[in-house]
Amino acid sequence: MSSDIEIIKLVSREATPNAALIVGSSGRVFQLPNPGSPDSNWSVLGSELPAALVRDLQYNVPDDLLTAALFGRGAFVLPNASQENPFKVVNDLVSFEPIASSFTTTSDTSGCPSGFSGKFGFDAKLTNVSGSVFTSIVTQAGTLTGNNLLQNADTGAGGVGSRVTVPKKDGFADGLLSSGEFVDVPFVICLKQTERFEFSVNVSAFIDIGPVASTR
Ligand SMILES: [Ca+2]
Repeated sequence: MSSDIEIIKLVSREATPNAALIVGSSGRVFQLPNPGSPDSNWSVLGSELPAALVRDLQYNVPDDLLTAALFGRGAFVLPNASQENPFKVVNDLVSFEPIASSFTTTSDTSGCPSGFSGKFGFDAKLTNVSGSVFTSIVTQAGTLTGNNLLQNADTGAGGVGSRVTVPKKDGFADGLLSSGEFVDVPFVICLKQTERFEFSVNVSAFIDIGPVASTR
């Protein structure tokens, strides 16, 4: 595909909890949801766009509009572009339960910024309770109180919004979390004080919609 690539845009979708790499080529606009993930999949974005050489792409975040300038065909506007993204929040399609036997508290603050008093670690069991197949699963901290930080976030210790990419093990060892399969996800929290706090995550995943969506 490389010789066909006309334009590449990295689009940060601030309005939604994901980002996408969008590529215009000689005939299609493709998107790669969650480009930091090693196993994200390319899919066609805006299948209703005419097949023509894509000369330019502009994404308007507040209005969620993707404008594609097509060679010889003018400009086409794709409204609600992020809705086209198969990388979605799947909170309603999973169960996610902390495993009490995995709870550990330590005064070791390695990996935490200075000023922390310890760490709390645990695994949570993520089970696909839907009929769909998930790939590229990411958790994102939705609540984290007490000025605590998520130590094992993908980009280092961080607060609300920090992501942990779900590791490929258990039922996800094959990169596919099928209906009924589970994977244990580790979390480590840097603690300001050893006291009660609240932590919740949102789960996003690429919902595999079959070979039509993949260019590999
Ligand atoms: Ca599996």
